[in-house]
Amino acid sequence: SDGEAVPAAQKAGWGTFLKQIASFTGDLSQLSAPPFILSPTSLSEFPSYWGEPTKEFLAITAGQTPEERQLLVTKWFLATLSGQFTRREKDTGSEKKPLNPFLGEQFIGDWNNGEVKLFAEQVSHHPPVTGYQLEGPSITYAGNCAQKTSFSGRTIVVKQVGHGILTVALPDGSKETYLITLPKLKIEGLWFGAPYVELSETSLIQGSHGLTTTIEYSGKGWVSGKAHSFKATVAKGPHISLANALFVISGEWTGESHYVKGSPADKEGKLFLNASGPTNPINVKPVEEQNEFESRRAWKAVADGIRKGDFDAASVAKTALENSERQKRKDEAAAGTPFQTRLFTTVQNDPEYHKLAALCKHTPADEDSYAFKGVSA
Ligand code: CLR
Repeated sequence: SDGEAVPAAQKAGWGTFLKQIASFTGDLSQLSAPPFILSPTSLSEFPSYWGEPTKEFLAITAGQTPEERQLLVTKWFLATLSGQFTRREKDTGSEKKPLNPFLGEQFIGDWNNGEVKLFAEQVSHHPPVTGYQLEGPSITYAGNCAQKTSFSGRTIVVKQVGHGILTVALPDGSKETYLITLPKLKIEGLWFGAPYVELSETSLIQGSHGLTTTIEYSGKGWVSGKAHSFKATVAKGPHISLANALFVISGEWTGESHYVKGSPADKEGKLFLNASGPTNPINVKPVEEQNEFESRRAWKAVADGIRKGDFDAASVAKTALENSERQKRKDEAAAGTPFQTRLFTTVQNDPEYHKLAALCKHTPADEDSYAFKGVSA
């Protein structure tokens, strides 16, 4: 029934919110949502999902051939998806609206006592764009993400604008790169007040050696039965028909997937990945030791308010933070010294991106890349 997951006192607010989004195009972060749907976590933390399958990320460099590494990169990518898109909903009963990062907001952490490190920074506020860099021994993944939203029926459609480039240093001193494009999301369950994410259409993993993984997503709709399903083909060049596939992997990105070599003739295949196992959460410094731009320190009062259900306190703290940010932009404009990002620099027309995009016939989006500057102690 209508809005069954919405607390009684917020039903009217939820109705207003749904009407608002139905007639809205652009930046969802600009809409104020009713309290029950607010998350205490900032969007600047989301790049950490890329590092949570730490084992799969670190395993990539052990691949002996381009084909093996293409499969290992594919496995790592697929292993990130349940964290990126379904775990929040499973943990809290629904997808929620994350905090909208302020310009220059940072999220820094590591896994395995520093073996893998993550640096993220909000490199743009209008529109919101996050740049990030994941670093492990002989492997780096750098990317940026923004979202374009539209409304279709009862569904919010979110186009992820951005891409990532994985760089692997090989034992012979050469480098291999992989372009990772991002799938489209649909936010469903809005009507019931219990939003959740489904993935749709396709995303690509293009290796500099010429192999391409094409991942096709499908959900619970009328075509296929199961939620969170995918079929991925690994082939020389973007997938056109199953006949030219070296490998076909299929299953659920929240659970088990299996692979077959060559085109599948209804064979079950061997287990490729079980994505439902435990995750490896990022380690982040205690708030007291963080710098003033780090997400959990800057948003602490807001997040505490949301967690305790003290939405007045959360709202006061949020307004204070936003006003102070607005003032900073005014001061910068008046002084003629525009804001400078601290961890990343903008790279226009990154040649590596264009080279890999051409290999998989991916139309490069009109977006920048960001190069990590490093951190000064
Ligand atoms: C951010 C980049 C991550 C993957 C990812 C997962 C979930 C997405 C999020 C991105 C962007 C913000 C998002 C979220 C799901 C819901 C949320 C689209 C793409 C929107 C802003 C919340 C809308 C409010 C409803 C819950 C009512 O790598």
